Amino acid sequence: MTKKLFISGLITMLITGCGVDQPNKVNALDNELKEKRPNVVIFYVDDLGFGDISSYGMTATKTPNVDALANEGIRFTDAHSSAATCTPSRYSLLTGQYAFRNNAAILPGDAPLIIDHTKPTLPKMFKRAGYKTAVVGKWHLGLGDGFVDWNKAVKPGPLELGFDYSFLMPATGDRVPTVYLENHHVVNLDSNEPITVSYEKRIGKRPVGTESPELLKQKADLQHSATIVNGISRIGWMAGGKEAEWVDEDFPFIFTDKAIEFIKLAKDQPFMLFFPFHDIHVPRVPNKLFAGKSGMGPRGDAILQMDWMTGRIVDELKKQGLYDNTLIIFSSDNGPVMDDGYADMAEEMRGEHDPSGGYRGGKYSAYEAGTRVPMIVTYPNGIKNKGDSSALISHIDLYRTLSEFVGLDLAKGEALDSENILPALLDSQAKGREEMLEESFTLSLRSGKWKYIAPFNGTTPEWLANKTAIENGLQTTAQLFDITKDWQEQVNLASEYPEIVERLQQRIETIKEMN
Ligand code: NG6
Ligand code: CA
Repeated sequence: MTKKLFISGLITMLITGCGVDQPNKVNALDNELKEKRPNVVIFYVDDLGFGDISSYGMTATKTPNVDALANEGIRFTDAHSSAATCTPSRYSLLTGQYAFRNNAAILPGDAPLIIDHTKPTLPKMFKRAGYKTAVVGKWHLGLGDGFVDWNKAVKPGPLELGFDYSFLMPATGDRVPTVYLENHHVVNLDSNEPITVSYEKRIGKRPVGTESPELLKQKADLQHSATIVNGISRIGWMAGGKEAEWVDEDFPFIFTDKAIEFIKLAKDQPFMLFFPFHDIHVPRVPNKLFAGKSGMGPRGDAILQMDWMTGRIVDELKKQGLYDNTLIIFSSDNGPVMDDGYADMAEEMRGEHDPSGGYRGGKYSAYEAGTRVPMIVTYPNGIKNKGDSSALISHIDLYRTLSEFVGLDLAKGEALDSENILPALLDSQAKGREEMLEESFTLSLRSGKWKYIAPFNGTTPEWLANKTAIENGLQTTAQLFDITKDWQEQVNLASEYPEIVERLQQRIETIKEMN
């Protein structure tokens, strides 16, 4: 794919705003004020565990670029993605609402957009405040409003949600279509070779993992054994679109280049960049710069790649003289997972490394490691006290908190579940939340010293069968832990404190009924 094609999409965005309404506020803003207004960059890593960064205790390999941010800002030790999987977490980040309010669960790659584009969103809030907004990276929130024709304008999507510019992996690295989507269009699509996608039946002539394992770079489970693209079998089938196929090993360059181009073009006005990584999600197929470098196999190498990408973007902010006046938030969409469908030796080569940093569980789990993730905030112009913060934080709070940060009032009902924790974001000594809901296959509530996990009577998807329900914190009876003493959630106190169980369950019911 040509660089020219990439750049032209960005320039169009900045000149025309891609046809999305362009607030004249930017022009109307007092210039001086405009100059002073800070940029916001959100680095959102995929499946990065609490223990997966060297400044969070990883010793097996080093993440110098992320560690530098931790040294220069606030390192949070009790910050949480709002859910233990990707789509719900992203949904909450961009809407300020719990995913259960919209039944947002992990989506197939051809799912419609699950955020209502007529309603307020985080990027729309930034636009209202006069910011230029972009999303570059993994999306996984659905696209279109029913059946998606990848050969036409794919919408509604991020542009309709308030991003001025988008450059996406449409769903996940392990799901078709394995092409980039820039604004409304698949990049490098040859109109003579249209793309079709199916999650129901085999289509097209590409080989599939179940029949041609000799073509694979990594063996995969049945679910990940459909269409093979670039030596990796995916979930779902794809026909056509050969010219548009991505090469997984190129991700670190393609995505950071796009982010850097956006920064360069948007730098004279305040901007918000949302940068959701593909790394360190499966399939882990790092670039040769990182392959074999961590000593922990592709998962560790993907951590190095993610760290390098972070450094590259931060360096650009520094080069442009923007770093001091940029609020950077670095975090992850859910906890860690070792085997998520591909035989990439993550478990076998882990050695002593503990991706959960001692906490119980991981991705999918109701236990702490499902959502407790690294979170680092830097903002040289505005942080009062650097260092470690034990404030309780949920990513769902970023919407309201950032609206405070840019000085905008929210409408009634906007970002319903989002709390203003701006003091904690800028001061390691300030408090965060008093209570916090965590979403997984069930709901959990942190309240003071308690962590309550609601009983679960449903069923989990078949593909999760290799990870037992109990391992994921799913039990048919209530669980209650004193998280201050029993931070590894080992001793269930539910039968000793039935009145606490009752109170916290009641509180969950009240939260559910809020509107
Ligand atoms: C699951 C996939 C898993 C991963 C997950 C989404 C199977 C067996 N597992 O359905 O590999 O893609 O969805 O991960 O299909 S997330 O981080 O985007 O939520
Ligand atoms: Ca994820």
